[in-house]
Amino acid sequence: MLNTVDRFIKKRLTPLEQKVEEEDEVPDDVIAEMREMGLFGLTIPQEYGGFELDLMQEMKVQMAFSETSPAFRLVFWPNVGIGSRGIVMFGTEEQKRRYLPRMATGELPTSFCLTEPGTGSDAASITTSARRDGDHYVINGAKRFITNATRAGVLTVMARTDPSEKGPKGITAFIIERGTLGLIVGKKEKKMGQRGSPICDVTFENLRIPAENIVGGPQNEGKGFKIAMSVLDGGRVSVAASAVGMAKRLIDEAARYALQRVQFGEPIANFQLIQAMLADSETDYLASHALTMRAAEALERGEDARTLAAAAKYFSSEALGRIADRAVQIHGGSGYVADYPVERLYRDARGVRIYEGTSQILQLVIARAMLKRYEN
Ligand code: COS
Repeated sequence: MLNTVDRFIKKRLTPLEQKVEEEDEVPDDVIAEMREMGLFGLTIPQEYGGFELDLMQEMKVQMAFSETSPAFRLVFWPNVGIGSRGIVMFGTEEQKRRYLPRMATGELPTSFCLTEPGTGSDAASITTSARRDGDHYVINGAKRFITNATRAGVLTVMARTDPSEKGPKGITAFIIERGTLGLIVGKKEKKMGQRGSPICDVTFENLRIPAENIVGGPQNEGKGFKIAMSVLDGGRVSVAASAVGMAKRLIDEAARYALQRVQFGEPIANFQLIQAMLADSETDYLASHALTMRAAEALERGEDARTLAAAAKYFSSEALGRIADRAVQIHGGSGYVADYPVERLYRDARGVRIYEGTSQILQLVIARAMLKRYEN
C-alpha cells in the first residue's frame, strides 16, 4: 500500500500542488481516484468495508501523505480519523452498519463538530444545546472552523443535553446527516495556509434528531465529552504524524536547495552554519518521528495514552515550526517568494500548532498528568 500511495503522491498529487493552492480546491477527479483507491476506509474495520489498518500502519500512511499539500490528505482523512473514530469506538452495531460502509467508500465524507465561536481551548464550555422532546432532541447553536463540513455527508456533533451542567458532564455526541432540516453549512473561510481544505461554520436551527442518533445510543447521553476527548487522542497522534511528514518535505526542499545554491563560489551546503540548521532540522525530525510512533504504539495497545498523544502533537508541531522557519532561512530571499514551495509549506505548517489542541493546552494536559503521578 505504501508503494502505491507513494507513487500516487509523487506522480499525481505533487504536480497539482500549485493548482490547488491557487484554486483553493482539490479537483473532483482526484477525489474520485482517492475513493477508488479505498483511501477513505483505511482504518474502518474490514467487516464494514475498510482496510482496518492498525495505528502504526495508519501513521506511516499519514506521514507519506503529509509530504504533499495537506489539502489532498484532508479530503479523506476525516473518514480515517476523527469523523469515523467515534462510531468505530463507541457506536452501536446499528450505527456501524448504517454509516461505516459508506464512510469507507467515501460516499459519506465526515466532519467532527466540537469547536464553537465561544468554545475553543475550553472544550467543555460548549453552548450548542440539545433539548429533549419525547424521543427526539432539538438542537440549536453554532460550530466554528469545521474541517470538511462543506463536503460532509455525516457530522459528529457535540451538544449540551443538560443545561444545568456547565462543564463536561452535560455534553452528548450526536450523529447528524446532511440534509436534515435545520442544518446550515456556512461559507468556507479564507485561511493563511492549507488551501484547498475547506473549514466553515455549521449552524443548527431547531434541528430535530432521534435519540437513537446519540453515538452509542441513548444510554450514552452525557458521555459526549469523554467520547470527544478519546477521539482527539487518536487525532492528536495523527496530527503529530502529519507534522512529521510535513517536516520531511521541508527538509528535502532545504537540503536540495542548499546543495544547488552557489554563493562565495561554492554550494551553500558546504558552509557550517547552513549544516547546523540542517542538522537541527534532521534531529527535530527524528525525535518527532520516534515520539509519534511511541504514542501510536501505546494507543494501539489500548493504554491511556493521553499524555503521550499530547506530547507527540506538542513536540512534533513545534519542531515542524522550527524546521519550516529554517527551511525558509536556508532559501534566503527565494524562500520568501511564492516561486519556491517552502513559502507555501511554511504557511501550511503554521496551523499545526493550533488545531486539535494548541501547544499551550497540550502543555497543560502533560503537566496535569505528571503532577498527578507525583502527588500519588
Ligand atoms: N480521554 C478520556 N477521558 C478524558 C480525556 C481523554 N483524553 N481527557 C479528559 N477526559 C475526561 C476526564 O478524565 C474527566 O473525567 P472525570 O470527571 O470523570 O474525571 C473529564 O473528561 C473532564 O476532563 P478535565 O477535567 O480535564 O476537563 P477540562 O474542562 O479541565 O479540560 C482540556 C480539559 C482543556 C484538556 C480540554 O478541554 C481540551 O483538550 N481542550 C482542547 C480542545 C481541542 O483540542 N480542540 C481542538 C478542536 S477539535 S478538532
